Order: sequence, then C-alpha cells, then structure tokens
Amino acid sequence: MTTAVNRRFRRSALAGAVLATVLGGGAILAACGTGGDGGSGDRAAAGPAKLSVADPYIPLPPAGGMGAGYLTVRNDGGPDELVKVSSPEAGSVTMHRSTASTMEQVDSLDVPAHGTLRLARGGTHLMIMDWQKAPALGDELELDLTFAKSGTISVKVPVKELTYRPGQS
Ligand SMILES: [Cu+2]
Repeated sequence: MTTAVNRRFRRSALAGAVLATVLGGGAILAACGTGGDGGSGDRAAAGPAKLSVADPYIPLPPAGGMGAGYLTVRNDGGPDELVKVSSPEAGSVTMHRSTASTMEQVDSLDVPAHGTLRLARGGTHLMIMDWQKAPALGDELELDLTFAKSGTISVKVPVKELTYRPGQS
C-alpha cells in the first residue's frame, strides 16, 4: 500500500497542466516501474503470480548427448521463482547461468512480477542429460517446471535444428 500512496503523492505534486498527460499514457509511469517487458508499471507488484510459458525448444543434442533447453516464462502477477525442472524423459535437468567465460549451476531463478524470465542462448539455460531415448528432430519432450508459489507447469518442448531461433519458422 505504500506504493499506491507514493504514487498518488507523486501525481498530486505534478502541475495540473501535465497531469492529464500522465494519466493518459503509461510512458512516464513506466519509467519508474518494475522494468518488466511490456508491464505498464502502474500495477502493484503484490498478488499471486500468473505464469505462462512461451517459445520452449531444445536444440537437437548431438547423438543423445547433453542438451540445452530454452524458454520464456511470462508473469502477469506477483513475483515467483523457478525452483526445479525435471523431465520424465531425462534423468537430469539443471538450471545454469552463463558468465563471461563459464557457466554455473543455480538452485533457482527469479520470475519478476509483471516481467519475464528468459532462458536463451548465451544466457540462462537448462542443461538436460541422461536421456531415456536419444531425442530426434520433431520430438516433443515434456519438461515439468516447478515454481515456488505457482506449483508445477508441464510443457511440451519441441526438438529443433541446431540453428533454430524463436520467431523463425
Ligand atoms: Cu549449462
């Protein structure tokens, strides 16, 4: 509630001439918002998380070897945390964060309020090992994403060619 009070104070402190502009468009308020993609910045960060998963894919692992997993978690609600990923089709799925020269395993990844958690090439990613059966192009593999507050979301993840990037067909 502190946030709402502050915001109201900020608005009332503005000159009447610009007040209409501020209320009319989200541009100014978004500048001091949560920084989430596409979030209006005008909504409170409290409340339950509202998660959805977009663009999941696994680049074809070499001969059934270690694979990577990429996806985007969108959140239209309060903050959450990805705490575990598993798959009935692989013995081991871990979360990794890439640094300049190496990568490290992490226990959890933040899903910001009204923002996104993006797992993408060169950044945070999943590492998948010990396949039950070597994945092939076109396979759809299940990943079970467990969040601290939202529980488990299961997604079917297509196996794509190595050069695939989301947004391409
Ligand atoms: Cu890794």
